[in-house]
Amino acid sequence: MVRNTATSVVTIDRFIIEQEREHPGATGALSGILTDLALAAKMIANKVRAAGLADVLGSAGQENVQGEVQQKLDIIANETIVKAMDHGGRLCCMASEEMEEIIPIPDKFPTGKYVLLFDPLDGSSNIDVNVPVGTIFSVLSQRSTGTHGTLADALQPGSTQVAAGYVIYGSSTMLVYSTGTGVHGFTLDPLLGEFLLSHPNIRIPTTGRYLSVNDSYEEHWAEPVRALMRRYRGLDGKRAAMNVRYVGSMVADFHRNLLGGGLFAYPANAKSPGGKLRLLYECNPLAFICEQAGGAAIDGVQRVLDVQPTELHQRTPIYLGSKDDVAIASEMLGAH
Ligand code: AHM
Ligand code: MG
Repeated sequence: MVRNTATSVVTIDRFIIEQEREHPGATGALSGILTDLALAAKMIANKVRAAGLADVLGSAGQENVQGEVQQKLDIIANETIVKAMDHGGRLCCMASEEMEEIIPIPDKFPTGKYVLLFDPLDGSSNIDVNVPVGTIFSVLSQRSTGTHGTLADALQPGSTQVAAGYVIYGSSTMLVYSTGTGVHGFTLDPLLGEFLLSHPNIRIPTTGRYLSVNDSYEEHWAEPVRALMRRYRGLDGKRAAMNVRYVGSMVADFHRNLLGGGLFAYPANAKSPGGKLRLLYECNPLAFICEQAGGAAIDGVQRVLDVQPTELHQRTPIYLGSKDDVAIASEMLGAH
């Protein structure tokens, strides 16, 4: 008797199609966006993997052996996503952390009813020292009625996101996303060149082991923030001490805490009173993923996903992670 020893391999394409089948009214446009993003992620992963070779292959401003002009990786990542996404007929506009204004869909291409917001290479200042970096994305439905989207289409609260996700270029490349029905993670098989389902239905532990915060800003924090951090470190005797882990790459810090439990914080400080991280490209998508996994996210005053954005590049403080740990922040900071 021949025994079937093959395991069931679920590629990201298959998973996306199977999820689409659960929504009989779906047009396939959202699935197409996710598939195109997965391709862009693979292209960026290739570039990130070779980052250390940049000097070997040609210095900035010169052509490398492939005849390409060397560019900063975050610019390359930005262009890769724009070019992968602008022609599919599914988007009415895009916006990127790397670009000042809304990115229109060129007139030669059809448009669609979705908006894509993204941070092409978050944590890119870490590239030179081989620390994980990431891509973060958020998908919204168009609100305006014209063929091309407007600024108002991008300025929607995070609670209206129809999909969000991130890619982490770490010891392996992973894509993690949610369309509002749980959070699912895929690991890039470098030999197959395919993202394979490796982490179905991710749930963040309700209380966490890790605290991720840059405490070199401590002297610039308000006293309630300092007291909160003392609580997390177990210094006021009211909570077991958390372990401090800070990569300085939000995707990497968030990803570790999502799987292991914990809290990522980037509080407002006297030097950056509005916080540092971007609401639309970083905080909303990761807050959406976190809530979908059973966690929470606040800005110190309210739920991140309830904030009505007023500017494309708006910044916000954030406390993001395990539900019980975010609840402590809500209580000690007086958030509602
Ligand atoms: P970037 O978008 O310019 O890369 O900045 C965002 C990054 C996050 O990945 C990270 O959490 C944060 O900046 C680190 O900032 P700091 O060095 O102030 O702790
Ligand atoms: Mg960023």
